[in-house]
Amino acid sequence: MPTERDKISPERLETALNEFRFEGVFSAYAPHGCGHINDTFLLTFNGGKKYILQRINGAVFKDIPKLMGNFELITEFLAERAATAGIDPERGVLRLIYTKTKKSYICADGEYFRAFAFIDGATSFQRAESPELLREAGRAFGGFARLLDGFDAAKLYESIPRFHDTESRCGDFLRALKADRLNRAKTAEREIEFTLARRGITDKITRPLRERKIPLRVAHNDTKINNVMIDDETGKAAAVIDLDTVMPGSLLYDFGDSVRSGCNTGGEDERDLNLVNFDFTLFRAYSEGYIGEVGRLMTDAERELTAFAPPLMTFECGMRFLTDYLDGDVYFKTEYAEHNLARARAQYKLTADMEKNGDKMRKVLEDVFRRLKRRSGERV
Ligand code: ADP
Ligand code: GN1
Ligand code: MG
Repeated sequence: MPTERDKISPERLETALNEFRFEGVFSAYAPHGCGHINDTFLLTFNGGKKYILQRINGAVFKDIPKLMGNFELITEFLAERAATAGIDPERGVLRLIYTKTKKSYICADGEYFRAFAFIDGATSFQRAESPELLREAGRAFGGFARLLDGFDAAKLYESIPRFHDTESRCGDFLRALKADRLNRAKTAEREIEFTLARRGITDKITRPLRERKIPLRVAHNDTKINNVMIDDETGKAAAVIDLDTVMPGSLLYDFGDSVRSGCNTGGEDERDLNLVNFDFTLFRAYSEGYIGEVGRLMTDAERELTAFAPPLMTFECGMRFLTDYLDGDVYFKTEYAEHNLARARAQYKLTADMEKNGDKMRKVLEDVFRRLKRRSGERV
């Protein structure tokens, strides 16, 4: 069902059309994609030109000018690197469309908009349809991390503080549970129990990061597989998108979150939990793609924690959905009242499945790292 967030007011649309450097005569706009955070629209122009116009979520991003400062730095850096890495600068990296006064966003009555070149002839998949697709997504996110290696993390504003700090996320959950604003806790008893039983694992990545046993790196931090565009003709990755959370983080977050979103045989919000299972063929394909690109950068301590990242990130995501359910659906876009609860249930089913298969996951990763070493001539 269309909501207010699927529309742009005529005045606001006119402002956007006047200010951004779009080419052609505007023809139509329509809601686009399945992101949970921003409101995304496809603009079409006579003559065939297309652009993305996005209303940035002001409840999630507290300082949008600073967020867009990050965006400018990152997209400029990526465009420069693309030129030397043989990547198509038009389509292989996300490209901002600036305004006529060279601003990367506009603000009208508290609503912020930005625009992107539309990556045409490519699809963002909500779930993995084949191992080849996942291998490509892995290559894309691994390649993205490699491109950004060397970017000075200190230049970046932390767009969402403690984004993947699972301990802090657990604190948010406990606060939401205590408040139980809408009296929903009684409908989520099993999920609450599941969360409380895992309080002991929440520092598994944050602690080594804090203790500098693993490096803090510039990470994407939102490596859901629908944040990579796959070329319709070649089946190869075209570009990584959704750069709102590019900030200091860990490669382990990125690896774990892609495995969470990509190696599930069901949807992220699947209500029939029998359909939600962890898929090893997809896992091997993603791991080969990602580690093939970025594995050489990883330290031994990072490699050792790699198998642990997927269940932790899946648990964290489930906990965030559950927290939002208890809070009254204030963060993620939802389509029905129990949507966040359904998402939490699916994520927890997947977490449990990964936990059961921990040894097998570790073996797959050992094998992938072993092959990588062999290829690069390191001692096995
Ligand atoms: P959110 O933060 O809400 O997830 P995204 O930036 O990921 O927003 O955009 C939502 C969706 O819009 C993406 O999943 C993708 O389908 C589509 N999209 C975003 N940017 C582009 C682009 N430059 N070209 C083509 N499609 C895009
Ligand atoms: C959000 O923006 P989108 O839809 O790509 C969220 C991710 C979650 C994901 C779960 C900024 O991603 O952290 O993992 O939903 N992004 C933000 O589907 O919170
Ligand atoms: Mg997105």
